[in-house]
Amino acid sequence: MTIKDFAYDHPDRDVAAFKRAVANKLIYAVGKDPVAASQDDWLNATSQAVRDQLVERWMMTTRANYAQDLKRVYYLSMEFLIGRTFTNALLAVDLYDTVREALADFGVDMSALSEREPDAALGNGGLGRLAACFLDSMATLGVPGMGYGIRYEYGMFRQRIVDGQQVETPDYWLTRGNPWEFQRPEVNYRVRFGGHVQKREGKNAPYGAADWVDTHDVLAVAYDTIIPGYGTQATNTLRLWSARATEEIDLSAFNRGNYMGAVQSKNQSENVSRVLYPDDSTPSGRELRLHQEYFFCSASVQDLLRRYLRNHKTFEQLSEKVSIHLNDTHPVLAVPELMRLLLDEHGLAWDEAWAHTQKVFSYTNHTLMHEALETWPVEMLGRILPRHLQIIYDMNAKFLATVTQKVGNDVELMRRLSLVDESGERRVRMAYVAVLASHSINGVSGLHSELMKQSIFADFDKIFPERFNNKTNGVTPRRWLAQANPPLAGLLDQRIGKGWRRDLSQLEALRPMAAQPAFVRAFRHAKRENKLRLANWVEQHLKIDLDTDAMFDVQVKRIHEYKRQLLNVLHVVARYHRILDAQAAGAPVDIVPRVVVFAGKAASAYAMAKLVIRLINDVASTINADARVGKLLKVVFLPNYSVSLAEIIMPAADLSEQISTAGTEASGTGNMKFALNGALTIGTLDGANVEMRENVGPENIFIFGNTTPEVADIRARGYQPRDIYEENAELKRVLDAIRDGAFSPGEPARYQGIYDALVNWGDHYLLLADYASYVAKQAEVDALYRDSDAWTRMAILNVAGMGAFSSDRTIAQYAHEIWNTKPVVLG
Ligand code: 26V
Repeated sequence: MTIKDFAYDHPDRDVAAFKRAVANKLIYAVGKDPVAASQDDWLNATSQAVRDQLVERWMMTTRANYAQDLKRVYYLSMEFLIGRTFTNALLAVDLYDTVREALADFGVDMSALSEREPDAALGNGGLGRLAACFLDSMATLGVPGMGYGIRYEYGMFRQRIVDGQQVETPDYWLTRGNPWEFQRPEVNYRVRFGGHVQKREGKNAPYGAADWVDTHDVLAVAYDTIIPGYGTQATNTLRLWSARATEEIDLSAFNRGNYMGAVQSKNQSENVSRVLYPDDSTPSGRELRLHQEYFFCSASVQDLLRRYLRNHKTFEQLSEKVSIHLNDTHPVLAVPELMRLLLDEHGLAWDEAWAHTQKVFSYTNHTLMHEALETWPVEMLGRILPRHLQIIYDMNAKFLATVTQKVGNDVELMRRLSLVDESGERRVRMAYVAVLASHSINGVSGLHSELMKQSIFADFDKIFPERFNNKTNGVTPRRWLAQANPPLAGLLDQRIGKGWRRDLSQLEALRPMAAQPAFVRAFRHAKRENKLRLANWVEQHLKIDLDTDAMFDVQVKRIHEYKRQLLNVLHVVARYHRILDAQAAGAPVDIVPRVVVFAGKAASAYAMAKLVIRLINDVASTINADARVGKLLKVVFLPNYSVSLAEIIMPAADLSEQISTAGTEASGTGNMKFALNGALTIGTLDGANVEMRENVGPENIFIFGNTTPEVADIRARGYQPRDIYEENAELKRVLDAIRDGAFSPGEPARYQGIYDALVNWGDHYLLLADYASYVAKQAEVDALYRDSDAWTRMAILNVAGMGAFSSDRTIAQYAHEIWNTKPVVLG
């Protein structure tokens, strides 16, 4: 039978057909009488009807990929921070207006429905959101690819602010089911843990095959989500693994009457995919994290090998047909897993297996922060994955032997290059395993890629210089402009056409329009609508009234010392003091009104980050309640920052704060989203800010602070923050106020620790060293904001310069320069 002989109800695209489709889903799939259906039932039924529109293209793309025997990219990531899918899917199939009309005929408001969809928050921050933007771009460019990850039952924790403090609650996002996924119970793999290894005798010893026995096993079950491309029939798949026990219950325990014990081991097995790790470096639960990493790597590698072997009898062509990309080191266990399968299951010799492995893998590094660089204790690896530890040892021995052959026996160099850190408790350096096994290693901005070669991988860069390269991050214009910002998207469509969605470089055409008063007015009008939308959100959720004429000055991202939310707070308090001083002197207050917006989550074990959240909230309540301040300054902390909240915040910002210490932020992607939505950036020469300056022109961005070499120099010379504190009267007053309880009168010593960190304990991230420069730059920002036309012209030039920061550009570079993949051709 061919597909043509197969009769089914092809889903039509007109309003009447869609109404029928939704009605059918509501009645037959959701099982609800329309007169009793809730909003959630309507959302569920509509989502299923929209999903139907994706299925044909999905099957067509899959068939074409097989028929053309194309090379596939497998993007392995512990995190995919997708957010909502409903509106995204509607825009992808170009049915937004049709579906809105269809629902309106039922008396259902589509925008109210879409806001009921829970975010798929299967990620922490930048790394996970980048993976989601990449899936969108791979599908849009027709790159045959597949994302592999974990189907966490609990995503990123929900943040509530109670008495100014962060309180975490679990994010059970599957309560009402997930209409976007297809469960594939028949696609399942056994993943083994523990046990021990018996070497097989043979001609390849000591690098030969082995048997791994007496393991305890968990099943990985596949769940597939369709990833639609935009403006193309091409789609891809995100395959997430869920853990199932190999046996439902322990019958012997059950028969002994031990009912609890009988289900205990089932629960333990299924815990593997229960919860996303919130980026913190606490040792508790580290073993579970190792289980998670191996669990999804093993299932993914087994799955992709099975797919390859459907069309191929030998492994000869593996690297021509398969590319495995490691999103940071979290999936590095895929390396020894592929080696294990080739050696132990398929009988390849070490050298052949290793040659394939090195050609297949590539790796992206996303951070230079020491505490985020993964290492696993040898003891733990040996206990949970004994065969993999052996393989890593063998890789290490072979590698160090070849280095010795080349450069002689340099013990110090060997110690530094070894995959095993022998100082203190022996630990495996996962980033080194990734570098050794990959033909390409990239950083995520020009600056970061250079620093990566100079710092953590300096020795490897000397040995394998050809492996290191840069791929500057990007963001998908579909979600971050078309979907998030209808007013601006509509204006662009009118003036430069709709092509920017698939070719963001077309934004260049805006450049001359910055000089057209009518366009400037229209652009400002769009910004105003977006500010109103955010102000409504704040009014509804926080009961704070915002003045949309005030500058919306926004910093949203994970709360971390290196990102320096605290530097922003110091400036806020300084402005507060200036307002109070002028009032006290009876002088008119000559200051640009600002609404300073913060949002972001702190890792649950990160005490200093939580204290910063509390300080922001205390400063906000003090200032917002001070009648002397009025409309001149408002501070708001928006709880539970998420992808869907970011879609409201980014378009509403006038000023984007990207103020990390130079040399610490690998790239940043929020910086790009803000500028794309017409915010001006105040920032350091860090991460991708450097390239944003090149693209928008140095006259259109507010750059301040010490550069990366200057930061190194200050530290080398013996940084003395106390001297700066003593010499800068405004800064001293700010810090003293925080220390003395001006914002925590009920507990005056609450922020002593923050003061000490900056003044007495070395100010590791150089806030005080950058303070004067930051405040001076903020004065320039104020001056420009007073000239509303000049401000808007600059904002337009920022949008015009953002073409390079589409994730389509990034993915095209990965495809050409790393993966060597060709797009699928659809008939
Ligand atoms: C580390 C850990 C440690 C164990 C628990 C879970 C966990 C999760 C994440 C991480 C590392 C996060 C690294 C990261 O998110 N880097 C960010 O990557 C963005 C995309 O490349 C980039 O724009 C940001 O600058 C960079 O901080």
